[in-house]
Amino acid sequence: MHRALELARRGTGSVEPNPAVGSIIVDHSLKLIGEGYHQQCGGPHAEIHALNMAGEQSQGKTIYVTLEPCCHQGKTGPCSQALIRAGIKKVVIAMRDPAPHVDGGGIEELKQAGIEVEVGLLESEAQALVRPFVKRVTQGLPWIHAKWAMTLDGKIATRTGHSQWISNPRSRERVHELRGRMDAIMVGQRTATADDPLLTARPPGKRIPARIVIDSQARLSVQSQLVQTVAEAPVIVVAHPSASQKKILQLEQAGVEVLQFSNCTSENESQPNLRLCMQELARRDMTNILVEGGGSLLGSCFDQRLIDEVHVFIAPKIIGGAEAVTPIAGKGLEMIPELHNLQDYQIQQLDSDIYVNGRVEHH
Ligand code: AOF
Ligand code: ZN
Repeated sequence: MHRALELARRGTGSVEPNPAVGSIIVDHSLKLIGEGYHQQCGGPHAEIHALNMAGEQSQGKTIYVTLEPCCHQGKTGPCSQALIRAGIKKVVIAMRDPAPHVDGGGIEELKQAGIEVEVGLLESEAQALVRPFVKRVTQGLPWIHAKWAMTLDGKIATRTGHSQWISNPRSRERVHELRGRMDAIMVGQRTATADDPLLTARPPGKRIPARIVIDSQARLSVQSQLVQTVAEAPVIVVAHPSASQKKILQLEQAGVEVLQFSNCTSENESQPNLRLCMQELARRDMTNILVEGGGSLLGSCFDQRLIDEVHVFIAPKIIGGAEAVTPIAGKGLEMIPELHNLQDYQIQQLDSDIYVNGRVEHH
């Protein structure tokens, strides 16, 4: 199963909205006779690659697969039936597929066919690999990453708004790697205006993320780098219904897609509803979203418990100033017991910077 997980990992970044899955087939002496992984969405599933490699030899053998074999006709045929046809004797599965079109159905079909099935080997490792997929298919929301770069005193810009650069080149390289496996990069209108960013992955990664600006009044300039490069990667402006129709039309004519969401919560009345926006992105099969700031967008995201994972770059620098911008504004918490803890975190040194990555535990 370790080998199957290792294979699965190779698909991350190209398989989404599908899950990364790996599989191996062994004979009675545990000799490897077939292996494979899901390489891209629309392509053959992991089990099919492994079966193809093993050929006739798969008869009577054991297959290890990191996710429950599917039993539905999707872009490809059901793996459960392929395993039955190949005469596989035993299927060892790391985790059940919670997607409504599978959800135990694959395991059931295999058992019905008289195949021995075992579930749960290295399950937590398998779960860790497909958390964004599981969140999308079970909650209808993408996996939302937050990224910020700050000084030792917790500032993301000076009091005048100057922010380039806080993190070092190696940290910025890491951010571009991260962007290259996202479905979208999201920023707030103030960041889009102040930094005039491109929000592309350079060098390009496995996917071309869309660029999304949360911009209640549709203020994004048609002269901005984002709008000017709309042919390279889509730009989506998320506005409130109160935004000027004229502005919206100008953006649309320049090739930008404008989405509008109202909001019924009194605190964010004039802002588009972020949860509705995220649900719409998940409906479009977006699995990973990276929110790059600024402080007020990240604040709203944290206040609404929308962030699943953080990527924080800490530079050994000090800015100072009560007015200098903080990474997570919004309302924030009142009491320490409520705080957002990091789980499964890793801390790495990137030259002079410290990189902290972890999953956010919400209460
Ligand atoms: C497997 N093995 O390697 C993967 C599975 O549209 P399709 O045919 O690509 O099917 C996608 C669904 O199949 C996906 O939502 C998930 O439930 C399952 N993924 N299943 O047996 C694989 N990648
Ligand atoms: Zn399948």
